[in-house]
Amino acid sequence: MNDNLKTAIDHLSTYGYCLLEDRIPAEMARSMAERFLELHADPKNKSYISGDEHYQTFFGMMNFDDRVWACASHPDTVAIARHFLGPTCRVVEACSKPTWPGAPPQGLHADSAGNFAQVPDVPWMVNTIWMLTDFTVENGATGVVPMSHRSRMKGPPPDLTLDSPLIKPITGRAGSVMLWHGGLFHMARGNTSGQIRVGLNIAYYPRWFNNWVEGGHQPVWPETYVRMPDEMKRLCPGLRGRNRAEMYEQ
Ligand SMILES: O=C(O)CCC(=O)C(=O)O
Repeated sequence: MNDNLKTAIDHLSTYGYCLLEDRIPAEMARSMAERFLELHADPKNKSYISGDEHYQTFFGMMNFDDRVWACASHPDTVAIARHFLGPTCRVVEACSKPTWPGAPPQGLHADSAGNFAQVPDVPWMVNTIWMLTDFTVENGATGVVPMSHRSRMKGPPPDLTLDSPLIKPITGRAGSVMLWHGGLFHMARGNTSGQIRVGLNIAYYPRWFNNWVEGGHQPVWPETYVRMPDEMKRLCPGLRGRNRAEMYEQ
């Protein structure tokens, strides 16, 4: 493993997140952002989308744009995910997350932690957001509370409010990716700019985790799976199906 990756892993262990800059070409990132916004606007895709006119999550993106696979199987993000979650961890979901001008801040939260009786001291998820447009302080760059992944809390305490100076925006150029520990308190910040911010959120989980807990997650369609390169197939075993009911344990 190269020194850059070791530094990123140390940063994620200590602070709960790390930033990898320029991991896909900026033009590719921007062209994905453009395509994703078309998909958000297409009424046919309504059932895969949650959110409102300010902020949306479009689930199941591995089925909609093959370029998502290049991000999901990127050797650097996969190496970091495997370091924390073990060699057999899976890519479970890829979502498009645009935030439009005027969007208020979304809620501060940890990921997939709500069903634990007690939050474990081993990582249960490594989440990522690929910056498909530049992420700036003004346009809603993801905010994180450094070191909060060590709190062992399922969510932020009530006095950690959305205007807290503890929330740090993570900015970067299109093509960069931020990774975080699922226990880190984080959120999409408000968009006070005139531009749309587009993120591609890709989540890695160990195989022991019951992914049913995330209500919107979509399976990988069988016809998507057969077209995937071997590394992608290795990264999403057991996730094939046409709809959630076919594959998620309840
Ligand atoms: O869109 C963002 O900046 C944050 C995404 C997020 O909160 C999440 O994926 O859990």
